[in-house]
Amino acid sequence: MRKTLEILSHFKIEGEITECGPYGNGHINDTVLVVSKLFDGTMKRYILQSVNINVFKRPLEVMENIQRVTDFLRDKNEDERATMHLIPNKDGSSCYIVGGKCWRIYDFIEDSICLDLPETTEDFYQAAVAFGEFQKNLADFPAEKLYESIPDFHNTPKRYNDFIEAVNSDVCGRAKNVREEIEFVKARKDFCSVLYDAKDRGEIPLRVTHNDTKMNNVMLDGKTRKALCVIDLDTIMPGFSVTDFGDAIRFGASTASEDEKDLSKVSMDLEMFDIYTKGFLEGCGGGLLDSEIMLLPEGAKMMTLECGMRFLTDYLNGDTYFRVHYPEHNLDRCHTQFKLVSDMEEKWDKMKDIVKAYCKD
Ligand code: ADP
Ligand code: GN1
Ligand code: MG
Repeated sequence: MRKTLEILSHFKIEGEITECGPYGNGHINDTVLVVSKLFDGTMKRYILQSVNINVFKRPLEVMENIQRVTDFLRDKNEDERATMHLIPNKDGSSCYIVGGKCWRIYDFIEDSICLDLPETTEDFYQAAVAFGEFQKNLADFPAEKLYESIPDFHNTPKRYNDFIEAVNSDVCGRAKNVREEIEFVKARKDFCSVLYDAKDRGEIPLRVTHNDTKMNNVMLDGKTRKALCVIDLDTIMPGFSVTDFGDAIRFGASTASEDEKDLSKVSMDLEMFDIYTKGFLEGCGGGLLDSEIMLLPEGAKMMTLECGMRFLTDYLNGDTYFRVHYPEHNLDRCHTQFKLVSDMEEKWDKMKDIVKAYCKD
């Protein structure tokens, strides 16, 4: 607590801090909930985060991206809670750097809920609207002003090469435990370049995208349960609309959590796929091309395969990237993703039929 108070003392926080403790289920940053008592006796909450500098090598660039994007979005929505709000450091900057860590504080978004899995189809629809609108609202944001916070973040062919390198180096001697999983990825090598090939053919443009569209990166209004605010803005970069769609499907249209051990519980729910397609396209305000809409299933399968491959790579590398809570955590996560990929392959024609129905022509 003393160390946290020292960090907090550098920010323009109101009142007197009464509580702070770990918060949320993110895999990357350290998140702390801070409670402060104001002079009139009411309580105010903040989210304090240390940006993971193993993942974000240039945290100041990440902060600059977030500051620019939130300033831009705030002008487009009158509801204060609809946009993340950074509390400035007393020196006027957006973070405080100490001991190799980069700290930042946001206002806590009150009267809201954050779900690890949607509880109803309507929750998922609302998340879809939120991420679609997010993309629409950033359509006229000057993309050239954004830093690439993680280069090649959703460059799946590059992720494939990193995976092969991890298999070949096998630094922890774990490759022998995962022969089947390695073969699963290798059999899908050609698929990895499908979206980049479509980009080269001009079918999917680069847009300003979120790139980490998990259900727990969106807040719903606590009373109405309507879309409220997109959070976790570290990976906003130019990207493909279909990967924002796809990452949300991989996480939220799954019938089980990302680290479920009982794979018989894991499948991709077609009704959820349909409802998310509807919400996302509505949120985008008709802004997606038919060629993008037709590639939404590829986006879903790509993000699921890529994520499974990243979990497997991290397992092979000794769990250095994602936060793990037990030794084989990354492997369990990898298994759910590969089960989802297989399930999508079985449901492929139905996924294509669903998106086709939303095309304009
Ligand atoms: P990570 O990159 O580790 O996923 P996030 O920025 O997503 O970190 O934060 C982790 C969790 O903390 C979120 O899933 C959400 O539950 C909560 N959270 C983050 N920011 C806020 C906020 N401003 N208000 C309320 N809750 C928040
Ligand atoms: C990480 O930060 P978080 O938990 O929202 C990761 C995503 C993965 C996700 C898998 C910066 O997201 O890319 O899809 O875990 N974020 C980063 O759950 O690597
Ligand atoms: Mg998150």
